[in-house]
Amino acid sequence: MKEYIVLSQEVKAAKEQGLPIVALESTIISHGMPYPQNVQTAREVEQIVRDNGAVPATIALIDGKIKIGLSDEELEMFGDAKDVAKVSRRDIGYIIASKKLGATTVAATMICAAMADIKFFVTGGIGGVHRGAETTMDISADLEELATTDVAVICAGAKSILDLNLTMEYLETKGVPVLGYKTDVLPSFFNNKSNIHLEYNMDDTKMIAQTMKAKWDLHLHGGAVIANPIPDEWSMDEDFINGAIEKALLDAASQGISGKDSTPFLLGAIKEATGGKSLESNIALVKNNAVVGAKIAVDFNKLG
Ligand code: PSU
Ligand code: MN
Repeated sequence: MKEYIVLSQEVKAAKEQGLPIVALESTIISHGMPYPQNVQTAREVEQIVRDNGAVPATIALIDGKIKIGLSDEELEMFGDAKDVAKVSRRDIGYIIASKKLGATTVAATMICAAMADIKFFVTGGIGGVHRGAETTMDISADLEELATTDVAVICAGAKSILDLNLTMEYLETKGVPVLGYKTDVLPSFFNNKSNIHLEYNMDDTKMIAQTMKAKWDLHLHGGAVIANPIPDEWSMDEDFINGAIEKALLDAASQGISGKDSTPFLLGAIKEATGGKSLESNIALVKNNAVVGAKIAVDFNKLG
């Protein structure tokens, strides 16, 4: 396995010194945001992780290798590249073999992070059960990965392009803990609320770290969703964002969008429908997740 994995200098040094490391995904760079905001945001998020005491490892598939941590040049090249494949679990083998550029989704980032023994991963939002999944069966592979792979994902919940209730049911069935960070309800990405109650509201990153340690010490495999609400000042008006989401869903249906194209199409359509406002909120929430994720990784590291 080792021959496929390349650590950046920074990540390699962090491993040698036993420093806490936080994984970051690359689909958010290639399919989630336009250039150059994507590269700028990725750099800023990496710096926030460092400022909070951990080492960032942005993960992508480049030239037949799994890159754990990207150099500045790699990040720039990747963010500006056109034909980047969106890579989930099923795609990893082919993209490595064909040496194509691959952007890792939440599922694939978890897999690669676990290969490098990285336990915490910061992103924007996870995939989930799509609205209408009872007929389309469109359920993100992210959920199965959360069920099996030992990486905790710090995110701002899930967008209401998904059926949030069904997503929570799926996570419950699969035994995936959903831990609220300073929230009693599941945040819905652009908005810091939803009507879904969470069992666990933790206001201390140490308790989150201890919860994950106990779970993994007991060989209860799988990840967790650590739901960190978007800060109040960036939380978007519910009616406004829901209107944009409804419009995006109608556009997707009328254009026959399905499969892996669905989520990137919807993200793009929402950005259009909000006149770019959703992008600003998206950037703000990822940065906020980076602060919390780095703190959890630091606390976990101290548990030994
Ligand atoms: N949700 C977001 N932003 C994103 C994604 C999801 O709010 O960028 C990306 C993530 O990479 C996630 C993927 O893992 O979309 C899910 O795609 P799908 O629904 O096709 O599994
Ligand atoms: Mn899907």
